[in-house]
Amino acid sequence: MIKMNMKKTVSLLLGLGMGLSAASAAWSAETLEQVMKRRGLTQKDLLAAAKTYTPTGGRDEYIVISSGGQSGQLIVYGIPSMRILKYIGVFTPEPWQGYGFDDESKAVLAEGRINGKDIRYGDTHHPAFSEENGDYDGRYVFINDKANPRIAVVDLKDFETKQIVVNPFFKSEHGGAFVTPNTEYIMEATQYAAPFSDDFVPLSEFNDKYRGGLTYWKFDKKEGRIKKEDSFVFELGPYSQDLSDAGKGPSYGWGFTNSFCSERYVGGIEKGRPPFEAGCSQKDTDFLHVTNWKKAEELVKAGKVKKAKGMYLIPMKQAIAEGLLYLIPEPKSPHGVDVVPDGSKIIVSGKLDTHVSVYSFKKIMDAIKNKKFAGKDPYGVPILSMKDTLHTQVQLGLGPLHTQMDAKPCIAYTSLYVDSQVAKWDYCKGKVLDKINIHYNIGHLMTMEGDTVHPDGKYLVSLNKLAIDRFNPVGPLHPQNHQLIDISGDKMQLLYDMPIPLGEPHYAVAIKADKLKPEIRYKSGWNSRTDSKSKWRTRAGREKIVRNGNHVDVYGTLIRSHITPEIIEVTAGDEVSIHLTNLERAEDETHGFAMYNQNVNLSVEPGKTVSATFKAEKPGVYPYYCTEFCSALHLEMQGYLLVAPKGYKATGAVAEGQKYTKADYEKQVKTNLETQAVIDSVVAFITSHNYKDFPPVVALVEDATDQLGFAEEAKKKSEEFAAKGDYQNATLWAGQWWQYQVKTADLGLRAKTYLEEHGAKKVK
Ligand code: CUK
Ligand code: CUA
Repeated sequence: MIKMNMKKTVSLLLGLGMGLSAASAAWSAETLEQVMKRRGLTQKDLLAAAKTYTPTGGRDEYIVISSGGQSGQLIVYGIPSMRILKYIGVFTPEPWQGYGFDDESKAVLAEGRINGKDIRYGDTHHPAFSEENGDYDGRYVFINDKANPRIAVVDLKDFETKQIVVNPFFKSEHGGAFVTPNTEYIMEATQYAAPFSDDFVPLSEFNDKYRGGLTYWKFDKKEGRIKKEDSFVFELGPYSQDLSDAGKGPSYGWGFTNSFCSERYVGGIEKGRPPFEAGCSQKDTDFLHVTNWKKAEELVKAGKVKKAKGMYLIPMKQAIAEGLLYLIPEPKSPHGVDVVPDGSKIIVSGKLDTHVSVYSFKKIMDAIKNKKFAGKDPYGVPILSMKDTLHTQVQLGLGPLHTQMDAKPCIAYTSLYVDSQVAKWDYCKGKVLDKINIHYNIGHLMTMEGDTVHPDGKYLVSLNKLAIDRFNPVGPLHPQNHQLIDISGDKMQLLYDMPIPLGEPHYAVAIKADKLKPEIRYKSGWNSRTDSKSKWRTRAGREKIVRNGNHVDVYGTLIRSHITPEIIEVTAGDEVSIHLTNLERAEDETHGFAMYNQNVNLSVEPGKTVSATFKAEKPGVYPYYCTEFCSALHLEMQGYLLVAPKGYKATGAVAEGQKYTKADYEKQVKTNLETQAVIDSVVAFITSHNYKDFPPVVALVEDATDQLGFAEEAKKKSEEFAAKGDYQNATLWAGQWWQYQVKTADLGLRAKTYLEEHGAKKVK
């Protein structure tokens, strides 16, 4: 058996010789103290650094899904390291993931069309994890689009967007996405009132024809999709409904939705009318909407609710008659509504009130039971009194917005937008415990699993609206600033500033990382958007080009380092569908596919099948290539689409380049035999260890076995040509044989390294 170190092996495989230079600069001898002095760091900074720094290969304890604001995307990052891991394309195309470029994801984006129009952005605000018994189950995340009322479903198996639903009644929304404790429903409330119809309605009819609403989207957890046909919508008064939250524990079955501008004021500054902001903040209180979704569901199931626009619509009259809807005054220009973990209380913050108001669910129920109403709104909705339903009010500071919960009972954190602070307080006793300054103008805040019935506490992230002077300047448009705060002790401690350079994230949610079990590859030939086998999947050796009238289907494959087919010939005017399957099984072996001038740009992860359909209009030469640096011969992963003019007769002839002789052939064969010796040594190492106990290694070995099989085929071809004295083709095929060997060895070495790093044991 040949013994070789890794560097030598790689050099041989890449044909590099042993010229790799020895590690040059020695580590500088600076001490910790010297570094602190040079960088102006304090002991406190060091402590903060030690709490967040994650050495190479280290993992985070929590995974955050943050809204991506106007980018229409989601942002994934880790806590405590605050390292960004991924952007997920949701409402907008995302080229890296091929999202909005392959036919499969285009179909998802097409679900989000409104009135036949492609919507090319989204304003994402509130991500929500799916829940089981009020705890995150790590399966799905939902996100709303405030501007174009839509909800999207992202599957955490692969962090891909699977579905977009459009709210057919709303023209704007904000109170979503919030889930009920078993993800029975996803809440989505309107923001700006508008007619439920799609026609023109003058503002003079605002009170009668403009409406707010609250949708409970039915979610099928098994299928992982929203069921529009089983979802229902509450018609609400034309107030500006705001955030929502679902009840839990004793308040399970109920939902809570804020509103502002219950004045129903319509501005018109250009006509001399006082502006919206004046008319919408006159009253001292607005309305907390209390809805009974459980009872609404029963009515729906009993066939007592009429359908409209493909879902159930509960008119206000019916909601009032059935006891599904109540209002409670809340001060003043409210924003966040948050149900505490045990479900007994509901915390409301008013932007223009220095207090947070804590409502008691029991008191709300008592008032409803005793029909103790303080009056009705103009639409006849019963109003409970604030006095009857309040548990307590606590003065926190200026501009309270949102509240999150601690692991410790009764402890909550509320963001103070105007004061630029986070307040830590006790909602049972009504006492302020601590405050910390943030930079600057905090919107939402988030604690670890802070929305669940079992919050983890530990860390808090302050999602700040302004960054101003926190980072190196990058022009007038600044990033946002997510500040990580340690909340494990009595005093809050600021740990880290992270710029978020992708829209204005409003809210974020954090889940324990070990609850997520994402897949490392798809089942072979998989349509990831429909979660089923793709009808276009293609196996190795079965690649083909099929013409059907003016439509050409290309059944292709990708594997290091070639695209099959390498030449595609069509005629101008043809519609071309290129279907590509990535044959790799190894982790992280994604291939891309980009083509000149056709807007074809695909990301094909291991196992995935994607398609790109386009019209080949103009005759010409269109090179294509792999966009992921997948292997040493990645740049050679290329091909041509030839669009011939109509009537052109293809001969299939190709110009010859370099000529090869018998000596060339023999030289290549010699290299190949040496390489085979290296492969044998790696194989010996792997098979002499318990590699079958390591699934990633098993996948690598499977891929390596495939490559070795291809090598064998190429070897045979080269020998056949050599036997005929055709050293041109014999040399080229011998080169291809070597290519497959290199890939085999690359996979083998990755497997070997993995085994060494993961303490594999010798078995024989
Ligand atoms: S909102 Cu932006 S800070 Cu959309 Cu929840 Cu409060
Ligand atoms: Cu595949 Cu580069």
